[in-house]
Amino acid sequence: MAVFEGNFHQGSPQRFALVIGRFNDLVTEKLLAGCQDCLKRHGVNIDPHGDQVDYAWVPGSFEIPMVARQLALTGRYNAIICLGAVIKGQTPHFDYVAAEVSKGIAAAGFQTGVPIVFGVLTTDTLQQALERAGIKSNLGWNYAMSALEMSSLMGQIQALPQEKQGNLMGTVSPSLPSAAIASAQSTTGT
Ligand code: INI
Repeated sequence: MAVFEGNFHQGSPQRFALVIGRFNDLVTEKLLAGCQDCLKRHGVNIDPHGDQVDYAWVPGSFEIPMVARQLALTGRYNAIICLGAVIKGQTPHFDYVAAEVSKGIAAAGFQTGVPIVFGVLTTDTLQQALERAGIKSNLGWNYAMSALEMSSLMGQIQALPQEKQGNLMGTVSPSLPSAAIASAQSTTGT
């Protein structure tokens, strides 16, 4: 038997993708800064011209899952961090965007086997969002920690001999994430 637990230091350099919504960029740029600070202080080269972190900007949170999934399917990343801010307005628009981004990010992770961090704030007011993006604390930091931990954890599980991975899945299956990627690709024809 075994205990699997992620850690926060990279055994070998890990690769991350950050998907960031421009909508409410007053908030998302602060989340990004917190996220970058955490990655940098854990030894990750955050330079967009380096070989550890890629950045993808999308119009708003609604577009985040599509881009996160496509990036995950490249097989290039150990984890993906999605940053967005959905803030309640006068109409039900908030509910549609918040529901789709949360479901979409979860689905992209399940479909690809790549950890995809849900770093999307859903708040009633801009003030609440700002408080979580630097005024009181910066959740961008926490989202980066989740990515480091999940990258490490999934790496340990994927390094297991294949028959052990099969037991963990409840069935004997090929190794992840390549099998998950192939399966997701076959459903979309990509
Ligand atoms: N996108 C956000 O990221 N946050 C919001 O609060 C928001 N609201 O409230 O409208 C928002 N809308 C844009 C949406 O994500 C899409 O970009 C747009 O609908 C185009 O598809």
